[in-house]
Amino acid sequence: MAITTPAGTGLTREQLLKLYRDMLTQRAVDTRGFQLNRQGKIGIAMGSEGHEAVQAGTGLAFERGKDLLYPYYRNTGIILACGFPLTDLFRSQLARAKDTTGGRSIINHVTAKQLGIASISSIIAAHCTHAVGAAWSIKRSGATDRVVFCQFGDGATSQGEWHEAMNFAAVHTLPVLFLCENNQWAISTHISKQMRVPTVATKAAGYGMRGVTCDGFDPIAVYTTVRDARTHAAAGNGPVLVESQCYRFLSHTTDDDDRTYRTRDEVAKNRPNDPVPKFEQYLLAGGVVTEDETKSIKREITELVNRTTDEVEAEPYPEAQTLYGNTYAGPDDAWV
Ligand SMILES: Cc1ncc(C[n+]2csc(CCOP(=O)(O)OP(=O)(O)O)c2C)c(N)n1
Ligand SMILES: [Mg+2]
Repeated sequence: MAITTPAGTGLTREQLLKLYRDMLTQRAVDTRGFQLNRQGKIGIAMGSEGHEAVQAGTGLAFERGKDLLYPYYRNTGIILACGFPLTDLFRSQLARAKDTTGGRSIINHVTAKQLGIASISSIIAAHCTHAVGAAWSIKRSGATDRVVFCQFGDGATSQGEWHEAMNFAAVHTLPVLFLCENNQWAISTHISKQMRVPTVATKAAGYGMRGVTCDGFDPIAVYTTVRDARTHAAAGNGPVLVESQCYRFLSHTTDDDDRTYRTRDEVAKNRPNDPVPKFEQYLLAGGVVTEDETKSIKREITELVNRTTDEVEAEPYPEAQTLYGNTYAGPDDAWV
């Protein structure tokens, strides 16, 4: 079944339900992270409430087996949408030994080479040059229809490395998408203190690159925009900067108190744009799902998240003697 979307594009029911499930899963996982933090079980959690449409829409445009993803720390939704196992995500959150980094990285800093998902760096914008390097390698290999997805926030666009990555990618016509999740804040720094141009996408012109803005609260708008950008880049026309305008409803992390730098009024004003209930309403109004179906999908996701949390909590932490593993050449213990 295909329904007519606001962008005039037909998506199958299966695709619409994937968007819906991915958004619900992202929210459930991040909510669980906050709960585990408050229970004293994990040191820090990073919410992505408000980013669900951006990440589900981008995940749907990502072509598994061909494309590469360079995510950042707020990307629980997109990595799951691209096939990263939920169990491994909880192993990262709970720092268990079987985590993809051995339980030794900050949460959500996972890696999955087999899925084309690169390791996450905490250094803002550092991965943008890595993504461009990967795109350069794809171009040099002569491969076609392969694109690198590089995710980052609005704050990252003030970093020198971001500008170098943009410029190099444009000069060399590389198959890379610069995908900005503009949530208006970089911890306590508002976007008005980051830039004088009206949108992040405007910056693309300075590099001779295509730049587009889309409604980051609408997963279909994000999907069609990223899909079209992908087609452009995959056809050898060079990189595209896509800005998805969204909002960060929660504090930056559980270590941050957003009441110190923004009003409750501001947050409340953005709440009606919450992409999760909005998309659910859209699907109900279009007859894509019934009330009963939404209830059973939510129950299923809650049960999955509960079960996975319990299973991973029962797993062991890494052994103490592995502390220096992958840090120094030679023996794992630097003091030996
Ligand atoms: C090079 C560097 N400078 C500063 C920091 C500290 N820091 C961590 S997250 C962050 C804000 C980034 O904001 P943005 O790029 O908008 O992403 P968001 O968290 O809003 O999704 C900062 C400044 C860092 N990790 N790396
Ligand atoms: Mg931001």
